[in-house]
Amino acid sequence: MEELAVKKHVKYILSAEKSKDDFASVIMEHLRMNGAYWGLTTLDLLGKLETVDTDEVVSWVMECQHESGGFCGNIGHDPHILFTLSAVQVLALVDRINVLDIDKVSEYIAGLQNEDGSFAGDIWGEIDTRFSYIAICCLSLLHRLDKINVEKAVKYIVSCKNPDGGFGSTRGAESHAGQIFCCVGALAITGSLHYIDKDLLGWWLCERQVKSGGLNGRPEKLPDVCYSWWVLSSLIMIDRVHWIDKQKLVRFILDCQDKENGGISDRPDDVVDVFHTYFGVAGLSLLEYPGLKAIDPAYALPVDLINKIFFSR
Ligand code: GRG
Repeated sequence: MEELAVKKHVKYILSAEKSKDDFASVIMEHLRMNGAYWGLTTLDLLGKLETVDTDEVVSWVMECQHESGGFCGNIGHDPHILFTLSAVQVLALVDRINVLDIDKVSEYIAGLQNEDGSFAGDIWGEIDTRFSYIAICCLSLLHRLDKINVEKAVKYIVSCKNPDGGFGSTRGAESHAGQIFCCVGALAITGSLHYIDKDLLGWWLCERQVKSGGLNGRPEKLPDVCYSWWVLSSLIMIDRVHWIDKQKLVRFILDCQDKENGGISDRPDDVVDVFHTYFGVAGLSLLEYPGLKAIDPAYALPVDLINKIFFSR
């Protein structure tokens, strides 16, 4: 079997971080905070986080904070809960959460909770179970879950459960592996996994594995490396990961590498990007691929960092 091209992937992530003018950088401009989280977590899982200039990262992240307390995808853009979680994750990765005004960030997030327990992504009010996960994950990392109504937040997520055992973006929306990760992750963090029918959901999730060994996000769709994260992390959280063929999935992810220039793509022979490189490496970490740091399936951060945040205060 092929091996993970660690050195090439490190080089690819570092060069993607530096380049500002190529096509990928231009279309990623508004998502740069997410890109920073994907890139830095990949480097950490590969054991190469020390190659990053921490002060440079911290000063750029803080320049992306809006007066509301929320963070933007890049300097001068609008704040959104999505970028706020990424900013907190990035600061946690470089061990600089202490630069944050934690109450201000927490109040921004708490202010996005609706009466029914759901969360909006920003002032424009779109509701999505992704935002419920983000709020819960972020406040938990900041030790401020008490700022929201957790009971209502959980009740809203549970109301998005479908008869097939999965979850969608809102009540009644089609089950999708990405949304399932968000709902299962939020329920795991809040100690509410008992609301899930684990066998039913486990069955739906393990049916995502296709002939090539890769996973898709819903029935009849093509496999994509990123579902190695969304599906696998969910299966682990509900104790059903042994229901898929792990070796075949490892092979599929390794087949998606660009062995010459580094990086991982969605499917074999496609163009690589930072998003798929991160979720490919994170998926391999969940599969206990040798030499990689372990990643926490609910928080999507390295386990050693999660232990530090929760157990060595
Ligand atoms: C900290 C890991 C982490 C996440 C933060 C943003 C977020 C919370 C979760 C996103 C969950 C999600 C919806 C993932 C799916 C992303 C994706 C590949 C969507 C593509 O959807 P379609 O319908 O693709 O275009 P398919 O594969 O169904 O054809």
